[in-house]
Amino acid sequence: MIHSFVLTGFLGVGKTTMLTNTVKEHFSDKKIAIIVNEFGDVGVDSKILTNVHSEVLEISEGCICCKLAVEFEAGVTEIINKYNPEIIFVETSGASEPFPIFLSLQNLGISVEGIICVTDVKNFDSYKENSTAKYQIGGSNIIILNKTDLVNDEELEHVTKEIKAIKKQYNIKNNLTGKAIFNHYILKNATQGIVSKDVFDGVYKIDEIVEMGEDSVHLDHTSRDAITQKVVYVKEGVDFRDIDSLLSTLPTNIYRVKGVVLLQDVGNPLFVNYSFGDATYEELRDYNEKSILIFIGENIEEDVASIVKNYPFLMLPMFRTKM
Ligand SMILES: Nc1nc2c(ncn2[C@@H]2O[C@H](COP(=O)(O)OP(=O)(O)O)[C@@H](O)[C@H]2O)c(=O)[nH]1
Ligand SMILES: [Mg+2]
Repeated sequence: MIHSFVLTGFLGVGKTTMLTNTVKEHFSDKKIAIIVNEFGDVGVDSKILTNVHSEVLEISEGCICCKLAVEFEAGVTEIINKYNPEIIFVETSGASEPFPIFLSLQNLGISVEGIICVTDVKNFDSYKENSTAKYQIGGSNIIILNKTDLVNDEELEHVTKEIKAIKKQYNIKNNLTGKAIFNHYILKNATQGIVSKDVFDGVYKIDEIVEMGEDSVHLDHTSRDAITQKVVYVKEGVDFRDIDSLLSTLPTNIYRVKGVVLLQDVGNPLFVNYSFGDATYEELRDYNEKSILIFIGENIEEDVASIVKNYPFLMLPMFRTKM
């Protein structure tokens, strides 16, 4: 039996960080496959994740929970045939709901040990009204309160209360019986997504899902929440300072920026990871593509257009990028 975990959680909360840190830490003796579905045309996350000694399949166009069930299931089957993993981790897009993916995995006869929702306790206020974010909490049975290093005890307690309330209100139920699907859930604090191994021990077995599949209502959240991405190219001759100052002036509706840039004053291509006002950078060794930044947020078209105008080293692609 192949085991699996689904990682859900809003944009930039720390899902990839958790995978990199905990998978390396706790599953070094297991054959792991990681499946990533994220906004972004380049496989920047998979470049990071391959360092974890695992096979990574990336599904990058669109949202697996909305329309890609067939592609997702085919991809999982392919990775099983090729790699024969013992455990599969699926990192879902920050804009998707976990439950359809759970059903797909079950369809394939894979045991789902947990749906882990990573939350960002520092930036929770900025995204808590987003309905997808609420369904992500409601649809999980393991909730990780991440980025605890960025808040004090009082703030942490306050956010924890809010998350518990959302969990209660949005807790996913069987449409037929009206009963909660998860009889219990656990909450764990984390920094850099690091949690103890017992979180993954599979003791939190999800209770039987009774003929849920066809009945589960899938809301059209992506159009409702209007989360979109815009790809922007970065010209040559740019310094680290240029990128850093660009990222320090973004409007708050741009939640996330990811990309890889080649800079004049940095030896290797630099992986850029911005979420809710904070940016981190990491040098990459094996990137041979264009310098690219992907802006992700709500109703960002006009903002990105004016950013490109203000920063002459940015350039819009000549074609429309797919969602
Ligand atoms: N300070 C702090 N930053 C974090 C923590 N976890 C993740 N980050 C940063 O948050 C950003 C988004 O993380 P990422 O794992 O890419 O988020 P994802 O979109 O959910 O996969 C990155 O810049 C991370 O370095 C944490 O616990 N504390
Ligand atoms: Mg990620």
